[in-house]
Amino acid sequence: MKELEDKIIQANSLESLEKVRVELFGKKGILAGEFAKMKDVPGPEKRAFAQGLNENKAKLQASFDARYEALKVEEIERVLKSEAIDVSLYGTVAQKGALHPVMETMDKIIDYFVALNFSVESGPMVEDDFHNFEALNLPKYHPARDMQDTFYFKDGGLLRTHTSPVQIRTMLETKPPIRMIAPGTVFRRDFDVTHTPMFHQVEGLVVDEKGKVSFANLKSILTDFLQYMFGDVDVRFRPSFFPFTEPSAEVDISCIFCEGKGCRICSHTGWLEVLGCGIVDPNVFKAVGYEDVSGYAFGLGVERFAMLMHKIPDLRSLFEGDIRLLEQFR
Ligand code: 2U9
Repeated sequence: MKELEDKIIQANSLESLEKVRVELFGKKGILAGEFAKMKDVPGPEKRAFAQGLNENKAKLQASFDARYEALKVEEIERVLKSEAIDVSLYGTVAQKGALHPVMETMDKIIDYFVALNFSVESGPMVEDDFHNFEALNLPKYHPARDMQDTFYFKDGGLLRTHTSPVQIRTMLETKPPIRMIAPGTVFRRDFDVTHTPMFHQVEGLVVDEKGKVSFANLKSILTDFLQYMFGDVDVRFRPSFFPFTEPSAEVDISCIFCEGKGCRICSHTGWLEVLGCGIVDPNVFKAVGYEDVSGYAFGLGVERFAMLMHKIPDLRSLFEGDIRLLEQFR
């Protein structure tokens, strides 16, 4: 009996205790063997023999249960210890993405014009001579068509140098009135501190019956737009020239770095150039078959807007894909 009890107490794991259980209490175990001896015990002694066996069995069962409980607690403690989490340790922070500042700026520009009921149009990046140049009053031998400035394909196709072909396509497909913007990627053979061969523009076009659209309308909408983008800035319109508009103007805002006092960034003028615009040249309407209409148009470079809004000093940093720049715009 003592021997059997020792077997239970000496089991030092749940696995070895299970072996002991089978050895003692199993169908072919030691106790079963003892009970089997009943048949050889003489009749009058059977009762006392059975009683003794049952008492021993109960004692062994109690020892077994106690040992099982103790080992189970040890096991749970071991697991808890090995799986313990130190909640005071630093966590691993998931890296969150964000819109690129150029796209975020583009979205902000689009939001302004969508609120004024402009439609948002798009078109192909690979264009042809007619939509990119001819229809925009840039005739053959115009300097802007130079191989120096435009990426041409062998078949005469080209990468659009502005989003203006989208306006041409829209006018060819629909009747006036038109109130649209064309945001998109454009390409020019230009690469230096202030130019990249791929950049983004948003251009706008409004066309209505002759006399309904004026330079005054253009001035007021662009002034409001620039104050929405840059806050409380002064806006001025300077006469300029574009082949597709007449008259034309370039638009400046008071320098947001020095508040117009003059600094290195505004070349000590107090002004920053941000837009081009004008009244659509009649030759453009002729090219798309529009009659008795007038319209205004404007164009801007999104990278330049993003740089000014976020005070990013170098254009190239927008295209280097350096995570340290992008992380600042999360
Ligand atoms: C049509 C008629 C007229 C779009 C215009 C500008 C003036 C302009 C530049 C701004 C900076 C290009 O990205 S940039 O280098 N754009 O100054 N764009 S008017 O005029 C149009 C367009 C389409 C049918």
